Amino acid sequence: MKQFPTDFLWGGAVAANQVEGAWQEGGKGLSTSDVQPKGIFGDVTERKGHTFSLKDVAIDFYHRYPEDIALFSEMGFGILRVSIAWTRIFPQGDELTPCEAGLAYYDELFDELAKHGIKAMVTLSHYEMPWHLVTQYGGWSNREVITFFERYAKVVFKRYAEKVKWWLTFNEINMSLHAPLTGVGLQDGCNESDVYQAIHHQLVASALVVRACHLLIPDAKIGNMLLGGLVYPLTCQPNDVFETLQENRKWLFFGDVQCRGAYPGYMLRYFRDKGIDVVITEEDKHILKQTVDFISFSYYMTGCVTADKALNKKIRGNILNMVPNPHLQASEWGWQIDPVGLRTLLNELWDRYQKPLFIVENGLGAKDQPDEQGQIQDDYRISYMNDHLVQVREAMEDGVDVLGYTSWGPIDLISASKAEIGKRYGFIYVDRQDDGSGTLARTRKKSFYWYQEVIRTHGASLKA
Ligand code: BGP
Repeated sequence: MKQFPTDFLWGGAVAANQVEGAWQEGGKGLSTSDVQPKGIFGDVTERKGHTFSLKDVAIDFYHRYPEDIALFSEMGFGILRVSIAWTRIFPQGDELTPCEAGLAYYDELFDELAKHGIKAMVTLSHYEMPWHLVTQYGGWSNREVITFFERYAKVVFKRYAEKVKWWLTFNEINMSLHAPLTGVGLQDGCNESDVYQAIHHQLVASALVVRACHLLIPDAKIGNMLLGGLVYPLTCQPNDVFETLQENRKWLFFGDVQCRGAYPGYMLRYFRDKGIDVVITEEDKHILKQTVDFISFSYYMTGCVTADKALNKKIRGNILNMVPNPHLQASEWGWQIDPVGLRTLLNELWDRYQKPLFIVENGLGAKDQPDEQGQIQDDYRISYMNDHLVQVREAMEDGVDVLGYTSWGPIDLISASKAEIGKRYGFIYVDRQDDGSGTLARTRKKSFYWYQEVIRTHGASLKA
């Protein structure tokens, strides 16, 4: 296959709350992730007395990162996407001074990456925020949280100005529509108006920290992060086609604000029609004009949309209100696999925004079983990733500017949706099971060597 450009950034992506563990070490405060031991769709459990959460230890990346980074380096990574746990820097969220132990931890992490020549890409907020800000301030419904977030971002920009040149604001910012506690810190009982008001505050915060990043680290790039939730019309019935346009706008709206700097007309109409009253000040409108340098997104699956209400109710599959596509196979978790959809999405985002794109999550969650020799022969993962990367190359041939690709979960980690480790994404197997047993030992899977070869050959080893 034709090579990728030599400056294409290859790597992997993880998130603090899914790998670090050490949930009470280094002065860390309690986060929204800590109180959701069953994942972002599970109930809130106040962590009093003895309660088990797989995330408390996770894969112990907090202590084992040197070993893991050495393995990433062995695969040839040029970049690693991590997140900073806000609660390691500001344990409660509303303090005036940061926690030095938390800052020192990430210093060491970034130094370790630099030692191996791996660039750091940092998500400021990946599916967690200080729990104190939820209970005492009402999460992002409260404007004051914008100030707290901006303070946190400025502290880490200043501290890591020399070490981190790639930044992302909020992970999958559009997920707040489906998981309001994780996304915007809203508890049960919130309505759509509350969610959109909180989202508005987060969009303002995102624009403010883009501005801060440009001022504090002029040679850095800062992007947004969208869940690339591409949907197709189930049929060519015009109402299905229009409904699909509207469904795609539900997530593209976030990109529109972050890349174009203003609320699109279709969203204002949606607010009017639904009686949603979002307070947007003149100053907010001015701040929102500060747009991102590039667009990053996750891509796992696509789905379909139908305008037929009865059919929709009957067959719609999962959290994203998608109807299954009869032409696609699904993963063991019901996520429909669609490599061509990635090419379509890349082209659509490029056509819409004309900003560079970065695929910061893509991968296959599967149950891996070691064979008699203890090896994981994960051909299914290899084939998933091969087929997606082939489509990335096609999109680049189409003229799309793609900066890089960080696979999701290059090492097994705790899943976000249900907090399980049995759903594995890694090129590296971690000996830990859903009941918490296991030695945490790391083993290279077959896909480890496959990805290493892809990176070494700049994609020439991919099978078209
Ligand atoms: C994205 C999140 C990640 C990650 C991934 C896979 O939504 O940004 O944090 O976990 O999805 O999802 P899951 O872990 O539920 O399989």
